[in-house]
Amino acid sequence: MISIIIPHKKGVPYLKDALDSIKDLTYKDYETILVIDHSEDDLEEVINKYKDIINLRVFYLDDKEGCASARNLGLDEAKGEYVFFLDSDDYFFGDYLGKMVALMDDNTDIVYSDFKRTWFRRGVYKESQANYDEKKKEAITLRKVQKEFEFTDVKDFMINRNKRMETVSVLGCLYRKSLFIDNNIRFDDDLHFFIDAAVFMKLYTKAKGIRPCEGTTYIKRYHNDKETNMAIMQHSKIETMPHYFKSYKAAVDVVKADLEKHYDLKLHLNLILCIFVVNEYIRYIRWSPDKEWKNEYYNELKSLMADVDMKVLKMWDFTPGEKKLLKKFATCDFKYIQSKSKRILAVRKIRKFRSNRRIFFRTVSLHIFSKLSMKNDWVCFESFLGRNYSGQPKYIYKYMLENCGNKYKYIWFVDNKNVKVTDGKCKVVKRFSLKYYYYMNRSKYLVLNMRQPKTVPIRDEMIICATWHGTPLKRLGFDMEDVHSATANHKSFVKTNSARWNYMLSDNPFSTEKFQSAFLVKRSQILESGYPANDIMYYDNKDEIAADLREKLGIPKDKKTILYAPTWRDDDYTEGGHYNFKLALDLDRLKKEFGDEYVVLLRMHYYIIDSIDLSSLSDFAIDVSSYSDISELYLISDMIITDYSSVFFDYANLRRPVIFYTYDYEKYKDVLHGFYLDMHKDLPGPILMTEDEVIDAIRNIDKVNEEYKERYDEFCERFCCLDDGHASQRVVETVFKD
Ligand code: C2G
Repeated sequence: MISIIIPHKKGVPYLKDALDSIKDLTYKDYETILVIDHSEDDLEEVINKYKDIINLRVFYLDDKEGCASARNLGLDEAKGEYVFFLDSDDYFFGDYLGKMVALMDDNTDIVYSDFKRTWFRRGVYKESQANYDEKKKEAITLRKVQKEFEFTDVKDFMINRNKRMETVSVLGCLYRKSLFIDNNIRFDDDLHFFIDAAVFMKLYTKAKGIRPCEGTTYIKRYHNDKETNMAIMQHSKIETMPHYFKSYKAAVDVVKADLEKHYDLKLHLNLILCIFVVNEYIRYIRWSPDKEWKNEYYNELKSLMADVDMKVLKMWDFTPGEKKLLKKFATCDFKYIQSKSKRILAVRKIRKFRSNRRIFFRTVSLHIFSKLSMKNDWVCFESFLGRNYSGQPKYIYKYMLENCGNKYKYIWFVDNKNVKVTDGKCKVVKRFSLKYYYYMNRSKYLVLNMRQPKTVPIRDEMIICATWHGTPLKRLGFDMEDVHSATANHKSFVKTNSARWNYMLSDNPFSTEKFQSAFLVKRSQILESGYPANDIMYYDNKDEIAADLREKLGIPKDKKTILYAPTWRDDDYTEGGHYNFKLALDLDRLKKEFGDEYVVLLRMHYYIIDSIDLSSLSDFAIDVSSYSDISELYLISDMIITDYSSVFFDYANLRRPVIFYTYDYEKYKDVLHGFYLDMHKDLPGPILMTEDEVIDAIRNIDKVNEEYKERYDEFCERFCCLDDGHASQRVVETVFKD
């Protein structure tokens, strides 16, 4: 039998993924030991749900705390011949443990699986994404290539999995329990971080045999909610430093017990320490030495470095400066090491200047541009990260052109030269160019509809009007359990980013409420103005604008139009903040059904990079994804089909039919995002799961209108109540009141 030991501190949704992994095992000869480490989670429901299905026993830590104590208690209680440690935020797939246990024999004490990292939930995880995460992480932390690393037996295992102290881990391995009992191996209760290193070295050095298990992967999950559920590795280095040293020392002591046999392991640990020193420690040492902890840690580190075999310098691509520092560490005084560290960091910065212009611009910005006087009449605009000339910024700008005359100088930030600012006279500046930093520093106002970038310094005096880009149906920011598609510090970023907004626009009281919980903005930051981009739907000349656009797009006069505007999927991620989208509508079929009456306008979300080949359907379907302003597209659309995008909140101002094609509703609702509203009760149109239903609804659109009339009225009263064609005016009069 396998005893699966799970320590749990925080995060019910994570735990559910872990328990689901066990539930899905075909191999059933196991027990699950859940050790609760002073958790504040309400776990009753989860425990009741899984109790009988996964042979679960629950234990609580009393006096002690921490993952080490929890695992020790689990070991004490384990009845199985084998033990497996599963962290409550990790998971695996398929018959993972069944495959591993099948490889255990008289000569094997440890079977290990592949090991991957991701910040995706189990339902969203895809191999390609994990590889992407992995690659990205490697690029950041292990940019160098390990050279001439001669390990005798399980070289790949050691190198691939144990690159840093936090990855010298007991996870992803099935152990014969007698290894622990016979050798009296336990986790050190005093350690709260890096608890695995010494235990792993003991297990590894005592094991009779160790074998890989092909086709199995342990999935270690990152947290990206540092604010409310901090992962162990997200704690500050200052907090974890003493644990690092103690853990490292204990691990080295294990291998030193039989140094002749395990010299390669000692070298490996030495190398890990040296990499830590040049990657992390010099950042702390660079500051003044007067704080007690620095001297204390410095002396500790000095003694650890005295034991390092300098052969390791050849095993890694250290720079000459780093090599010199590592060689001198054990013998030189603090002052020398500090000045050397400063020099190394300065050289790195200069190198970064060369390879990354943005870092150079940022430095110029901090040291030069930020000292220049601020221009009270300069206003910067940016829409959808500079990818469009559209949204609330466009309509605020247009209003200012007409009503503020030459009082202001206007600057538009664009992502590429295809983005054309077609109105008025303004300066067009490429995002992240040197000029961009210049204008960001000198302009008093910034009007944008997404977040301001975290790497661009923003002066305290700047007034930021964050217009945002839609009433939320799907959950946002802090209202999401986890943001799958974002980096580890995403929620912290959201918090500091939105705290900086002087004004955040809201289109209705519903958004006002949700934005406060999603972005942690205060009520006083929110301007319930309605959306400037919706003003166009109340323009007197809106029919003329529509007629011009129809002609420009080549839509025949006798045809009606359907705008298909779906949103993006968190789990269809490619690189660089872009997503893919697979069209779930058969356009040939739609053409056969409606080709005589309608033209379909396909509008992909601005995150989507896939372009859809419509060449064979040119007289029926038009790709309008690159058309900047979706508000103008609303004007020419006789109905809209969407899924979970917020487009319908805006479109509803026109009171034209809305159809929801939600073929992946369950996944989107439960796994990917979750919703603020009950789609089946609150929305102004039918929720359809199949193409047949969509076709049927289009065919009977008058009937659909009739059926949803009452609900449409209620919807508009709730969500379009502030839009009246004057939102831009309200915003300008408030934000630019001085
Ligand atoms: N959009 C677009 N084309 C699409 C989808 C969206 O031009 N096919 C634009 C619309 O202006 C829409 C905005 O992007 O209002 C936001 O799109 P969403 O699909 O709602 O997605 P997201 O960018 O994640 O915004 O609170 C706002 C949203 O809920 C979050």
